[in-house]
Amino acid sequence: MSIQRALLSVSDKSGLAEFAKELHEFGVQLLSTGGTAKALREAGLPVTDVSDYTGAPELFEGRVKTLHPKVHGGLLHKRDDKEHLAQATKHDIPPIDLVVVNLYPFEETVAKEGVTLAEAIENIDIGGPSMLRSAAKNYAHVTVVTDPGDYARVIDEMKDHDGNTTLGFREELAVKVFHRTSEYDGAISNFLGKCEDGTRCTYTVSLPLDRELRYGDNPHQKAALYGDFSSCFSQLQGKELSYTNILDIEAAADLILDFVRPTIGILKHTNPCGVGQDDDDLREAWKKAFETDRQAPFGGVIVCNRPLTEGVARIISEIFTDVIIAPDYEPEARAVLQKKKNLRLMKLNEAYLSAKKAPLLRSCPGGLMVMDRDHTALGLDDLESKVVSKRPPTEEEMRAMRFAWRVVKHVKSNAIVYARADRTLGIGAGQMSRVDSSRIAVWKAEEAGLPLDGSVIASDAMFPFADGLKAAIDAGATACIQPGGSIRDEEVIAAADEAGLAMVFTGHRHFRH
Ligand code: 93A
Repeated sequence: MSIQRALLSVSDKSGLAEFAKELHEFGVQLLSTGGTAKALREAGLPVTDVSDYTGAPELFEGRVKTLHPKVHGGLLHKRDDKEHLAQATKHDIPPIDLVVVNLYPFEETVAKEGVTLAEAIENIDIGGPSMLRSAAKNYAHVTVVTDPGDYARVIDEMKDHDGNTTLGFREELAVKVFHRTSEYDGAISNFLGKCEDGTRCTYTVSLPLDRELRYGDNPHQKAALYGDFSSCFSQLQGKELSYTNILDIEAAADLILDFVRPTIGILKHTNPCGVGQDDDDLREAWKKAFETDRQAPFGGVIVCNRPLTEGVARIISEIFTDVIIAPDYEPEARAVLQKKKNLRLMKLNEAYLSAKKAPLLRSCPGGLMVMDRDHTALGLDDLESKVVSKRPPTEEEMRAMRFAWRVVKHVKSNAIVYARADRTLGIGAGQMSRVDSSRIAVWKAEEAGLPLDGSVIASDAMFPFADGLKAAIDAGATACIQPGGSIRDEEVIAAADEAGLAMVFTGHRHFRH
């Protein structure tokens, strides 16, 4: 049977008139609620008001418009069940074959600054989700559309199937509806269910499947990606993204967003292995980053906060890289990199900046942990007032400390970074003891042939003892940036003063676990 009767009730009226016109040309009867009916009439289409159809007026300022047995019975009865058909006839409930509904804009309303509870509550749609759910439950017989992006597909289906849709398509649309209604209810419960201090009493997330991933950390671990990663990062070329690529891309983007000057970072397993800056020539920034570690970048991730130039593309294409991320690419750079078929080229989109505002979620046994992101390198304001050593840092040391502090924030704890004002020299990441991270950082700098004389050292958390700082002094560091706060701070400061090292305490730590 072709679609005979449709009920349209939408808040977002985009694409509505065109769609309804096509339905009308198929001979479909159009039923509609107040504002939607008005829009359709203005488009010159014949419409029956739901209130005329049911014989019940819209009540209570529109709170009750479609909540009627003639609507829900028309959506829910089985078309192939004798009893259902007999009851439908007896109570004069003709079938409604197509429902087109999108909901009161609850999410947009509560996102507005200064929204009142009354406004939020008025925007809780009751009739809309009810119709969507009735229709989706009966997808065996009923087509249900909630996304204006699907209008054209419905028309295509009807054209191909004598005015009807296929079961597979209806099933897909029904799943989309249940996702949408759970997302909608989640937004309501997240808003209303806030505890006094603003935390949520429940945490509801509902995300659509983006894609199956080939596997997780290892080939025997199944994995999938949910949500809207693709709006944050567009893939311009290269092999399919892997689970670990996605982790690396996030780490790389977060690192680069902490820098304003033209910067290039190289990462491996979510840790930076080199970061370089240069105001005039990105190739120089690359060189400084790469010199920190010439081995680790093999198969790594490169990130840049400026459109990637042809010059950098040429140098990069000489080494094996898994992923490059940049806000854009010069056309010539694209042409150079296109030759590397497997290389994944990612464009960092503005959308990531809003996505980054959402808290970080991590599964834990039996649930989720929710944490604010570690947005900005803290403690850098008015750094001059945070000097704890006798000797104040030189201007050059100040600049190097600011740079090193921004990098160390992105290194897994325990994290140690040796740096100059525009480059890393040695990075020690993820060791169980801070002294070991320091040793590794020094050893890496030696391996790279980068002298540490006159360098600064940044530590993501306090030095608990003086030994770590003494080792840095022996290695050649002349300044140190660290949070402070150890019960042995005095000893640590004394060690600094004895060696004439300049030290600042940021008062904030940047663990990354
Ligand atoms: O207030 S409601 O929850 N009560 C209803 O019975 C009802 N039926 C449809 N809201 C209801 N709707 C919603 O009205 C739809 O979900 C749609 O978002 C909106 C369309 O209203 P109008 O056609 O008057 O612009």
